[in-house]
Amino acid sequence: MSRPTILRVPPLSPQLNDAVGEQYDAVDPDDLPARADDVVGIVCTNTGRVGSDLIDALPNLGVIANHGVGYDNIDVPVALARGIAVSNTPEVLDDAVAETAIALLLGVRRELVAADRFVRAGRWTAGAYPLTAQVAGSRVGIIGLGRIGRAVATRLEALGCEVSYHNRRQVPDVAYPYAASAVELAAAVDSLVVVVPGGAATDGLVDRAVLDALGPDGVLVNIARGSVVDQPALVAALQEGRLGGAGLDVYADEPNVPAELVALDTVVLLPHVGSGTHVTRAAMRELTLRNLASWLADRTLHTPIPEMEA
Ligand code: 8YV
Repeated sequence: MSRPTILRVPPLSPQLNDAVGEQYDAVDPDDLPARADDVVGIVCTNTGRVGSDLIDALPNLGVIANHGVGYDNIDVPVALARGIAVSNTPEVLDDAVAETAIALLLGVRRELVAADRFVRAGRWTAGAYPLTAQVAGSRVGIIGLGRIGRAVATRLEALGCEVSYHNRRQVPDVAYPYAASAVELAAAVDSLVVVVPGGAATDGLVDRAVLDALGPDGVLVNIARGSVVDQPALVAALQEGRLGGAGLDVYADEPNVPAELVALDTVVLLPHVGSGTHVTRAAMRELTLRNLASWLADRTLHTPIPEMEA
């Protein structure tokens, strides 16, 4: 029997790219449109756009297996209207992403990267590094109390922080104080960690009003999507000292990071590595391939996106 044809939407990690190639009749965008009719499945990641143009060009597409928990790269309404199944990789990356959030918060508040630069520049011999802020005892707000948000919250508790949150809906089984809006939360905390999914519903949620509510001593940490934060407003707030600092893993136009951000000492900038550990990426890869195999075998998915179950 011939193997199912799967389109690999770049970029994929070499391991995932090779695994799809070993297990299936893999095709790449360059093979389209000649092979378009054969394609029954897509494997993609958050930076590989699967828009309506691509979906419409694949008449026999049945499944999209996304390597990542966020799937704002996919035109979900168009896929679901066609009856195409969509999966993502929740849970397996919670620990890694939560660690990244904590690392960024500590990195900014304790000025770890600036202090490292200070040592490397040989400046220690001329005097001690200035004192910094402290995370223990500070108030930290989380926007988005899903699985990753909760993993961030438990780590913050362990650090001795006071945790509160804002979420689309109040979460019934948690004791953390709830704020009805992002602005309300920002006004009540020292630092704000953004963990909500990207997409139209959260586009620009952290705007100038939220940043101003956080204030000149406030720190923003974003490990979600660049689209959730109004990036020009963030840059302006940092430049004008209306916001104290920021720890960012995600940006509006990755991999492009504005020169204005790079020029600031009050920020710690990571290249979207939230889930980027060996163990987590292996688990994400395995789950992506398991979803694909499962759909091909019996039209089921291990981790369908929530919209499929709605
Ligand atoms: C990426 C992420 O998927 O899971 C997400 O939503 O943003 C990341 O884990 C990762 O870069 C792998 O493609």
